[in-house]
Amino acid sequence: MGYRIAVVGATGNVGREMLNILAERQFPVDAIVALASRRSLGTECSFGDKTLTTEDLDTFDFAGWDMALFAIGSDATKKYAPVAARAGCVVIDNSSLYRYDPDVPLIVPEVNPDAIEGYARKNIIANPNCSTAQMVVALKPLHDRARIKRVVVSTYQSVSGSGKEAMDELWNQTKGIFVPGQEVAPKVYPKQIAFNVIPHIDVFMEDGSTKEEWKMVAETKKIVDASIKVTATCVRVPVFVGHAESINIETEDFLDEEEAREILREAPGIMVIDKREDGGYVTPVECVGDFATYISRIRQDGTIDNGLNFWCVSDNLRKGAALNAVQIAELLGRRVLQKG
Ligand code: 11C
Repeated sequence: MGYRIAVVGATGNVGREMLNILAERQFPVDAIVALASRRSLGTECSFGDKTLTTEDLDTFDFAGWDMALFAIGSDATKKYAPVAARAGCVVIDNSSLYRYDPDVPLIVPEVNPDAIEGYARKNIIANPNCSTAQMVVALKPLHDRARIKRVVVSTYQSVSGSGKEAMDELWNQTKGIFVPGQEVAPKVYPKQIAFNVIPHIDVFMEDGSTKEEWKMVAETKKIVDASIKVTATCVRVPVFVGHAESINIETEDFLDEEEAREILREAPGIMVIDKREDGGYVTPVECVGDFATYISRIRQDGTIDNGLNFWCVSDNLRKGAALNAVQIAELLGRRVLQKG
């Protein structure tokens, strides 16, 4: 006996990956439905070797469905997630709407699986932001060993994090640069993204940081440990899929780079590729379609007593979104619903 699963926003970047990953991981499914807004109604989506035709989210009855994986914006989530949750269907939400709600667990299964017990308060579980998810998978085992005091992170985030239109903008702008008269003006982004980098993701906050940076701070505290101080600079780069991060940590206890490498090698969800030679590290294009978060360039930070630097790369549509949501569904199934 398996689960009755709804994927909400099935035609978007993340929704499509949710369907792919449910099929790839052979999630025990008794019934699956792809839901979308009226605009995308009737669109076909792949689920393994099957084709699903999207149904209307607006009129869908969630009663009798076990879980709904939501991958739509916060505004639409606000309208539809409570409807699903009230009907007894557990919502696993990829938007930022519920992440900071104390009554909603924010879960990365490798890091804080026990938080799943809190799901029943609202029948909703939140999935973190992509840049947080890959970082906390690496921070947690190091924190358990040496207590992280402070994190300084700079991100190099791919355009798929902003959706399909942003991917088209990068593609068309890149081509347009070489064809006189076919230049493409910035639309999704405030500046040219082709052959450029933009130190601005999401809206500006009062203190001069951006919301994306704020999310990395608030979400790391909620998922790993509220005592960890995080300062972030989030940058958009002309890469289609795969976010990279340069991470510096300061720990209470000394941790040498060799031990850190061993700890990360053993940690769930992580692959360490760290050879001090040409190409002995992972770049975003190599992680596309993978489940793992890759760690490279592990080295001591000699400017402080207990400091380490490393490089962290992951498929933002997978560990950063759809894979983490499916892992939450697996965890919920294993620990709570126990049908599969
Ligand atoms: C980006 N991290 O790369 C964003 C996308 O809060 O779920 C996901 C935003 C979020 O643009």
